[in-house]
Amino acid sequence: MGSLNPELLDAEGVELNQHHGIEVIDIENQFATAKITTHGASVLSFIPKGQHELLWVSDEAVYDGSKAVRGGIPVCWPWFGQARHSHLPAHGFVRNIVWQVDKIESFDAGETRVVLRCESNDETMAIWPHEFELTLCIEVGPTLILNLTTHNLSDTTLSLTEAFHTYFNVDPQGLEIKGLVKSTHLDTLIEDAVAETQTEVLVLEPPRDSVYLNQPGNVFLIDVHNKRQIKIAKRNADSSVVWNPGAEIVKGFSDINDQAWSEFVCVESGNVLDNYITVLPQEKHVLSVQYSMLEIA
Ligand code: TA6
Repeated sequence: MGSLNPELLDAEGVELNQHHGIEVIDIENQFATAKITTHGASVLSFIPKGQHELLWVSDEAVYDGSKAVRGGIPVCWPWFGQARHSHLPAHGFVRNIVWQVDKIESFDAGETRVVLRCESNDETMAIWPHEFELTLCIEVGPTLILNLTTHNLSDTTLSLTEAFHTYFNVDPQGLEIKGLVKSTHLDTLIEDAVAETQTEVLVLEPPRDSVYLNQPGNVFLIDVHNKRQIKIAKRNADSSVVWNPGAEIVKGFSDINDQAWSEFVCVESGNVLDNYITVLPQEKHVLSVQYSMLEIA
């Protein structure tokens, strides 16, 4: 058994399974079912009872532990996007390592809470020379709540960027995304793009790879196809990123079917580019999101 102490499985409605080369914690409670892999501490599925799957995972995802599973909620930390040095992985290194499971609890009210942790070691210090402890608390209930706590164990101030790189199970074509107005929009598909103020609701026409800075508020996806609104309530997250590769760029991704670009959109919540965060020595920072769904006519 990898990272999970079997005693942790005493919680009701919790099973540990192997999916090819990675461990997956299967959860079923009165509110929802969910799947969480210890590989990168990524939530791969969240289905509230009587509703549609919230998340998308590629049919071509790799489950041998060699890379992050394509889909679900990859954790980007301690940098978002390309690394400073080309030999380092994009979106940080914690999505590519196995996290320890500290706690699995079922509550009388019916929710299930899973706490996963990773910390600095010789390997991480060689990549990013700072001592840290990172914990992800996932609460599976009528909504899905993730709290990512950075604990700076060093005696220097940490500067980092971070995001939940969430793949939503929606048709991206014509998808309305609300909550971005007044943010500072940077279209990264345009060379040397100039930042501009977002003045209207985003109606998605892939491809799209845009950063919305200074955007601390909630975001809403109007998923007409599934007759639902997906609400992203976030705390301590000043940025959103919207990504869909479209029919051409998708061809560069070996773990996404060429047609599958039309099955998802990434709406990522965190602190990226100029919205980087600093964590003082021995201090903590918590990045939080809550995903909920509301039926619409
Ligand atoms: O968040 C947008 C983005 O940075 C895109 O530019 C694209 O690279 C996507 O993430 C996927 O990145 P990944 O490293 O997971 O293949």
